[in-house]
Amino acid sequence: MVEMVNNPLVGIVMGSDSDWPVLRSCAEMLKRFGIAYEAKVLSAHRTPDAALAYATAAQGRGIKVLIGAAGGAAHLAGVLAAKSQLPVLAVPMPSKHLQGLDSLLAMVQMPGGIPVATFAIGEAGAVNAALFSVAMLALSDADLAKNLAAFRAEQTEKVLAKTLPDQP
Ligand code: RP5
Repeated sequence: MVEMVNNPLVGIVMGSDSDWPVLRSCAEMLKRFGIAYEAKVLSAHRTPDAALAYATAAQGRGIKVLIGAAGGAAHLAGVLAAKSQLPVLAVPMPSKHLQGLDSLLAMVQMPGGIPVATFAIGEAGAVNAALFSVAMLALSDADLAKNLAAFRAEQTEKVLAKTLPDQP
């Protein structure tokens, strides 16, 4: 277990503490928007009963979105989705031998009927899973919607302000 708060809206679940350096950017983005989250280590292989119990209880605890991150034979997000009707966002972790392509394919190829929304491999996926959670929560939170619009406007301004040095 990495972090616990009261009444989390987002549950970040990762297969190993070795995933945390990547998932930290997800947690940071949620924190930036003031979203209460909890981050936990639970494995589909190593702690299957605890992973299933967590997913089963999540909605009743007030959690609105589950983020499942794992590497390799990465079926953690699918396991969470099997036991919860909450939206499950899957973040493929970079893996040692296949650089996360194995994780991506394991997550994105869920059979029809039990969806998980799969994001990019690694940090981009971790950040975007947080932003996607914010977008979903913003549907019923006008202040959060305003903050998301401001974040995106700031991003746009940054890109438009960029200049390229040493142009021939
Ligand atoms: C997966 O195996 C984890 O999500 C992690 O990405 C990968 C390696 O885990 P460790 O061997 O580092 O614990 O289940």
